[in-house]
Amino acid sequence: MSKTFYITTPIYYPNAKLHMGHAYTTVICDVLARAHRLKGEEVYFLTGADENTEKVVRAAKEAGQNMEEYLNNIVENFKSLFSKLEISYDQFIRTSDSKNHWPGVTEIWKLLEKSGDIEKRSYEGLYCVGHEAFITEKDLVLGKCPEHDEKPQLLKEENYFFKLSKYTKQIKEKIESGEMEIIPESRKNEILALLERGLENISFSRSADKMSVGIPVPNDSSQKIYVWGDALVNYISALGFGRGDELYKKFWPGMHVIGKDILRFHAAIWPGMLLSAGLPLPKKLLVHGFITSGGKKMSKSLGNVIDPMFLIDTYGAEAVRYYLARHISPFEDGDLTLESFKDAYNANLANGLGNLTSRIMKMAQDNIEKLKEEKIEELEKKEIPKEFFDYLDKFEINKAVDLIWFEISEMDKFIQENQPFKVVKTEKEKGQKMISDLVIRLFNVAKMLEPILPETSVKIKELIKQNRTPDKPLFARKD
Ligand code: ME8
Repeated sequence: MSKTFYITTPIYYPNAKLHMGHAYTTVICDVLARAHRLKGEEVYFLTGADENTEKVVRAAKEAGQNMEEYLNNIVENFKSLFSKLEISYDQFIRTSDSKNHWPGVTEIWKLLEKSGDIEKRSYEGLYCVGHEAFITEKDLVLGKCPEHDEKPQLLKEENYFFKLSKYTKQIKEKIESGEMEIIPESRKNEILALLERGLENISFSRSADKMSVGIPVPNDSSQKIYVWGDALVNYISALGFGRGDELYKKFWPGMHVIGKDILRFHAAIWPGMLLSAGLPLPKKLLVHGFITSGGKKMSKSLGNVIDPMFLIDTYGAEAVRYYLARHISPFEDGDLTLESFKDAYNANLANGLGNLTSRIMKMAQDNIEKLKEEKIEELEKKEIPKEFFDYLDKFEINKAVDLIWFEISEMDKFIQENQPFKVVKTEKEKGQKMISDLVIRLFNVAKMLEPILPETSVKIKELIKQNRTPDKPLFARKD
């Protein structure tokens, strides 16, 4: 039986268009999913939408649409962006899906209840709809939530609480022992410090008359399951947990890729729920930083939000994948501006990879026979350098991509220093050997590109198989 690999993105809120941050998480998940497929593993890649929230109810109202129509439209937009970005997901889970998602959530709730970890108690607090959470008096500026610029509501109600505090020690142990690995180390330390201070029990339901959407609490229809008790379960409900599906047995536990904003939910609440339910914890959490633009958080008011669709339309999806995989660190905040994107595109795709492909294939077309089929098969089978996968296994995606571009610059250097196009005119065999060696190296580059730039990888291999230069540059220069 082949090894399995399960990877998930967060489920995104469908209250607005996806931006570069969402594209980033999804692209790096895709790179990892493709790399594991390349290693011959059986991969399951999940993404989706977090729909049962008041944010979405408000956004639908603002758009003048009913919920279903609104959600369907926005989910279509998500999927169309993912399809352009060549995201090879296996499933798109929607939490409004009562057939596929709800049984898992209900099942988890019952398991938590059985462990004696659900209790009903009265709660009063300031509730911010933007945060979808209670906030405290000291968070307010002039009586308003500064982040969402709105007055919180004073809510008093009976809620069900999850006794998360009970699991503080166990969660800490699982993280310290590496049973649930948190990458990078700095995020692991951040969560360990939080656990050191202790976790509080958390509100896990809302009164049904205040929450127009959501999953009813089992045996108490006056309450609905609150955001995290619902959303986090997507990672296993999608695999058929609570519906008796085999996928769960096959793929759980897996790894989650998230942004630093939702670390606490994934590294404290989610493992607490799983421990209470007696289920295995995720193997790994990869926690990446935020994408900023010009050093600032992307925000509508600053006018620095970059729409991934705009970049795709201008430069192509592969350019976007390239930038995200190479020029953003998976562990820290990274910056993206229209200028930095254009510079990287021209230097490394138009001049770098694109130009090199044209030069090598022109020399090959003019001077050598096309590679024999057996040779191509042999090259396909040849192992990709271990170093490449080593970086990917450590999630140093940018360094894995650097390795490809290092080889590209080495090949450029070789051509410049040895001028095989001249040698072939005077010493035919020697020149031909140089050129066919370059073609073989280019084939290996195409293989390593597969998880990063899947379309370009196929294009380059095709050119090599047909022994011809591209009709037009792979990446046209942009002014
Ligand atoms: O939090 N840079 O959904 P969400 C990098 N529904 N990544 C970013 C980013 C940025 N500037 N902005 C967003 C939610 N992200 C919940 C998740 S999971 C059970 C529920 C990415 O639509 C990053 O992955 O607000 C972040 O964690 C996620 O989008 C938040 O997406």
